[in-house]
Amino acid sequence: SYKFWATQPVPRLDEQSTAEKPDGPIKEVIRELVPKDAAPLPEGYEWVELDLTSDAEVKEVYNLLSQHYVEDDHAMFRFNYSAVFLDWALKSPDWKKSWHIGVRAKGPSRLLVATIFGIPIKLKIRQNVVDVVEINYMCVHKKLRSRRLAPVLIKEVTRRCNLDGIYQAIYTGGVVLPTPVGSARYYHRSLDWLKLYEVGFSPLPPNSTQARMIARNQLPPNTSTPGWRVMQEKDIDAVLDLLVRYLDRFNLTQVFNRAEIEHWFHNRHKPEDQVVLSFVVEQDGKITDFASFYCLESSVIGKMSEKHAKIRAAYLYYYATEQAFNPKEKGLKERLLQLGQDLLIEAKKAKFDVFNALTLHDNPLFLEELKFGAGDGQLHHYLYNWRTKPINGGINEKNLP
Ligand code: YNC
Ligand code: MG
Repeated sequence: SYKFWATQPVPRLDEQSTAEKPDGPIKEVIRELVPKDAAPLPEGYEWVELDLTSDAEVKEVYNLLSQHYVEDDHAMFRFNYSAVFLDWALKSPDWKKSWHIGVRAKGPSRLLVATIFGIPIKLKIRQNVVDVVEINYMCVHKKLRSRRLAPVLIKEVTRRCNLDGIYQAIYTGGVVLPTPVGSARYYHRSLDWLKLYEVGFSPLPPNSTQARMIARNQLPPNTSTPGWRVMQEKDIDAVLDLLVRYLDRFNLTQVFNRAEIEHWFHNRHKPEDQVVLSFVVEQDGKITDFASFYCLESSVIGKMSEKHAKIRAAYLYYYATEQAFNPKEKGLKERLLQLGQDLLIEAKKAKFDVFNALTLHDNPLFLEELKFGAGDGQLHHYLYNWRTKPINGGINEKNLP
């Protein structure tokens, strides 16, 4: 029924078939009419801006999310975004404190019970480039669920963004809402099959054995792409140039600037705190390829948690290759298989248990051959206050002539 979402500038679920309208805002926002004050919260709670320059406040966000954020459908695993990860994800270039929103209990505990966060990004949606807010980490404490607090959080972040002249948003979620612009499926590649089996993540297929599954998921000990190495600070401009051209082939993509390449891909953390691992291929002094993954643990919360408390997952992040500009499409697939294999080897060396990827961008070209298997999770992509036709097959529709 979507009582809240029916009031919002998003396409209705049954709208696909209606007459074609041009791409653009669904509703014009009149700046003068944007409320100057936040909507009231239930008695006993108050709005706060979180100060993520304070390690103590980052830790409070970590504590809320580690207990109350996204779980799988069977409540076996819960994302465990680390404090360094949150610091990285929420303090990207031009971040604004007023888009880091919390709800606290009044009174001495001041307990943080809900959050919603936005960061500013530039998004290319087909022929338009739009300044939007990317919304993430909406979370309500389990004891306050189903009290219509989520719509209040969403309206408040919308109000604050509108006051800053931002009227569009992008967000993702596992739940179906009006209306995905695209949908992707999670795929998983076992790196430590036995551990994944022991925590109940990977099944033992009928007609197979543990020994066979372990052997099937073996990887060579070392990478094999000539010129493959860790990305360094001196590579930032080359990666910017390559990645921007590569992503321009797609109909829905972030448009990165130099500061963002540095922030999102260049490691500034101590090795044990690394959130993103980025690699380049240098051939004859030229950067021809780029590939990255980020680190996100999940807590094992079900009854299988006795032996292992955490799953260390690597998530395929951005990548790019000059091979995409070679007219032979087959060359692209071969190159991506090569780069993907080396990423898996790097993740294995760094002691990850599983490598996850979505069926978007060029990923479907290599997932099956690299022994990724389809998971049961979906990730839907949503745009707020922007009309555009659905982008085919998730967000991997190519922007080719
Ligand atoms: C969700 N994930 O449908 P209707 S993803 C959006 N995204 O509204 P209540 C959601 N809406 O159906 P609860 C949603 N989940 O009546 C539920 N809803 O129209 C809608 N889980 O509210 C739902 N984090 O407060 C319904 O539900 C209404 O107490 C019900 O709270 C929901 O961060 C939630 O999965 C998700 O913490 C906070 O369950 C809670 O259950 C929770 O009664 C675990 O809410 C953690 C979790 C969500 C992760 C994410 C992206 C969020 C995007 C929000 C939309 C942003 C729009 C753009 C704003 C800026 C615009 C500009 C400019
Ligand atoms: Mg609620």
